[in-house]
Amino acid sequence: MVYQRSSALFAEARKYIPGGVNSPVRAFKAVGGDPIFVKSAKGAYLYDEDGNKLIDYIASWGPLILGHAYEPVIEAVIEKAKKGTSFGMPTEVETELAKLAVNMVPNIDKIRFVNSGTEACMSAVRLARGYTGKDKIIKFAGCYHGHSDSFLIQAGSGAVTFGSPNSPGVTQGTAKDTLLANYNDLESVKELTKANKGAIAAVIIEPIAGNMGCIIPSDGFIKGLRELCTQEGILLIFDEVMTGFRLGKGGAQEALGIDADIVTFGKVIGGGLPVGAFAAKDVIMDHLAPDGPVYQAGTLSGNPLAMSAGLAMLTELEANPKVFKSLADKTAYLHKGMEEVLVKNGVPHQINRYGSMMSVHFTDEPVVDFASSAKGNNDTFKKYFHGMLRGGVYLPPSAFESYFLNDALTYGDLDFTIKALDNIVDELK
Ligand code: KE4
Repeated sequence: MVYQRSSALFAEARKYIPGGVNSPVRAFKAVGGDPIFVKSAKGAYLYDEDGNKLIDYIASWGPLILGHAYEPVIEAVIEKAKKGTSFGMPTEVETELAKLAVNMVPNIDKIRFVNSGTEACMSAVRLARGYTGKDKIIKFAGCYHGHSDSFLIQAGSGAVTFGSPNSPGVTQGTAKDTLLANYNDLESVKELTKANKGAIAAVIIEPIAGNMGCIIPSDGFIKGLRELCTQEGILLIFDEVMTGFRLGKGGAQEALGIDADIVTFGKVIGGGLPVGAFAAKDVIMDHLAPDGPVYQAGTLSGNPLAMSAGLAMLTELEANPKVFKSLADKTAYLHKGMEEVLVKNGVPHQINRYGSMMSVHFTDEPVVDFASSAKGNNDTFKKYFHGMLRGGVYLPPSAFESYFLNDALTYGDLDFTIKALDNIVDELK
């Protein structure tokens, strides 16, 4: 694989964009080397600026669950664009997407659209604070809810990669209202609720975590969290930016059979265009401006292009729910094939998988939280990442990320991926 044009484009980008990227994880800091610049994509394949074809396992970090440039989404956006791109006025398509989302997701009456997962989670926390009249929130080490100040406390994803769990610029005043618990450790939450009686507005959690790699909740953890929040009068926020419309029509609430008080969305709900959202029952959502006192706004929130992409995407998923099982089966197949190669070659590893999310960790200890995820051997991970890239497979460029499979992947692509691992496994020993 040759990457001359990507490297040249990266050098040029660095002159005008901080770090040459508009989101840090893209810069390959965790794995070294220059990032790959993509020219186009279709289905399960990326075509980079040097003419290389790559099998894609990030799907733009989740949104492109049906593959790149999915015809119905593209058509919807083109048709809508011909009628104008944004008006700053209400449009029918916003209601169409809202109605569909509310019908697909359990336990929500209304949904507000924003432009990113960060905005969705930030707004959900403000709503929880406004609704309860309390200031503090609990988040979990390694979970990532976007880059709003309240969340950049032992955050996951890129924030971990940069070893700056508490980003400069986040004031002590803000940080004091964010309490930190450990994933899969209900006791750590109970201790915080005891020490901050009556002061906690919400617990926010990734119900299946994807920003420490993929971390699955242990039996009873989320249920215990639900019971504790109910007992303490604390709102439970499911950050479903990754899991929403990926695990199934009803996301993690449906998969786990547990009701959250507020749910946030992103990624798939926008079909590849910038959409975030947060949703809850009327009793909570009616606290939002303009009907209620909790302020939240956005110039491009609900813009017709993004709404039409999201509507086309969710319409497809609603009409073909078999895709979720197809994706889960493909992910299980990939897991099994990669596992066999790593076991046969004696490479210490853990593979975590839930639905169409999975991650590979080079450690012999089960990966169940941020601390155990951080024990993965990053040198081995770098060799793995670059070896697979040389073999034509594009994986997340960080061990603190999840794979996001798309349903355009064929079993031939999965076999190709497993073979690519077999070709480089000696480097991992
Ligand atoms: P955005 O603001 O990036 O749309 O969403 C923030 C967010 C919130 N909640 C969860 C569970 C998320 O995973 C994310 C964003 N995910 C990362 C991938 N780990 C986005 C990739 C990036 O930062 O470039």
